[in-house]
Amino acid sequence: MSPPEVPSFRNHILGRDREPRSGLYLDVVDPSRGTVLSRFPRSDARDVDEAVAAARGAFPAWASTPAPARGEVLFRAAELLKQRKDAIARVLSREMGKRLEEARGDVQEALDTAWYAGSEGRRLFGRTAPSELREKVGWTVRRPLGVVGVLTAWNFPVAVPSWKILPALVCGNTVVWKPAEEAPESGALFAQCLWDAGLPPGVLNVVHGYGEECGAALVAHPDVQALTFTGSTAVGRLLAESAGRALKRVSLELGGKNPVIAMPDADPELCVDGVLWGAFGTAGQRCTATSRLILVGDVGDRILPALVARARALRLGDPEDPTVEVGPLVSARQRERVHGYVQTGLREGAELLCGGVLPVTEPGFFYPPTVLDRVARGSTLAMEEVFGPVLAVLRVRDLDEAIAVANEVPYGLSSSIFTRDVNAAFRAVERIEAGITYVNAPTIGAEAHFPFGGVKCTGNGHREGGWAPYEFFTELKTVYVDYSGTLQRAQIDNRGDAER
Ligand code: UN1
Repeated sequence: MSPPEVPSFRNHILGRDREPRSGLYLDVVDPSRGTVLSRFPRSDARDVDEAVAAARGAFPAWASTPAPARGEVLFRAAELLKQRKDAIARVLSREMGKRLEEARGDVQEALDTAWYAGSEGRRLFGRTAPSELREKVGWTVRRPLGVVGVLTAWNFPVAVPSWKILPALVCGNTVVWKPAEEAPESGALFAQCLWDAGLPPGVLNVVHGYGEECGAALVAHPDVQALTFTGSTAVGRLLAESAGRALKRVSLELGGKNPVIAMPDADPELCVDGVLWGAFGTAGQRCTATSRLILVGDVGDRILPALVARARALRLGDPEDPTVEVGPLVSARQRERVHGYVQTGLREGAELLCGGVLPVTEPGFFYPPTVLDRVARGSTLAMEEVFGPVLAVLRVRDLDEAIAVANEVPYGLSSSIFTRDVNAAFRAVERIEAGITYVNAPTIGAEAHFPFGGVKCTGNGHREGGWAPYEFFTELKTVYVDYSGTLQRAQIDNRGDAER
């Protein structure tokens, strides 16, 4: 049982806080200390039913609210997010363990998304084209889908939900959101900004719980028209299967195994800075984290010694301490998984350059930045997503081989090349199979107003961020108006005099 002083939270359905029907709650654990921080509802299909009914009921009025007015709610929410940025970041940092500075970035990304999505209320462009008939016009309008189910991961508990929820809302959809159970409080604070900004009851409902009960009920619900999910490829596949049978639209943002290619002419200092930040920022718990360093030719001699020395010196500790450089992993289970991968790597012949040892003194779920050299092509560590501070180093002869290695994983989210050779850079941009390629920058750090997503098993072709999600969250209606006063038949009456 949790100590009584631990704050307890509720679901939020139709503008009101609700107890879960089960009466059960789950504990949220502080990953730096291993202590219970808060309790959140363990919701099941009954709570999801109520939330979906609320969203369905709220849909007609929200869908017919002018899009610019919907956007204004987002602008007001952005103001509140700005005022509350630090407070939300503190909760976020505490509950999932990322450094405070990075937690502020997480909230900032939602703020950037809110400004963009709010302004989209004054665009949501349709198109027009000349009709093939006289005195007739055609154009398209964008219409909302209905109720959107949102399922998100713990690693960006505010930014990633904002990529989904804000575009869905400005398009006129209503939403049921199941935040990740590891980091629900920062998500609830984000949602509160929208409610306080005047979002009508039922337009955004939040149900907390486990993926297998609460999430699965949301995915299967017949009144949910579209689903958007960030998480593992395994869960994404299940979701796509279920959504496919029901002909629901589904957007998936899944795993990555993101490579940095270091060319022999790379600026060694810049490359070391980039790889350190890409691999060990957020303790490697990003979909976009650098998890493979592909060294071309002899560049390793100029990069590895400094990289390993600096990785070893990174300070682990409480994410609120500004001198700390790497926070804990999110959970004991996640740390076990990460450590398991390192051990598998060693068994498969990799050479440990630093890290790889479980710290024994701290109560939290810390794991040291770990670099493994001479990871064999095709081995587990070369192919599978780790989601922790573990960098696999592979060595190749030339750019062609580097690109072949970069592309031989099932994923394709982010990628990067460090080089001063413009030809090599453009070849990599052209040939790397990934949704994002950086030149002379780490694999992390995508900006909110550019499309984000990946190829192969990283997703199913959709993109979040920037202008892309408005396509996903709307359907096109084509409108024709014939003002000729006569019956005009397309493909028949439009054959010109030349054909007669
Ligand atoms: C993620 O890891 O799921 O590009 C999102 C980045 C961040 C977002 C990462 N802006 O690293």
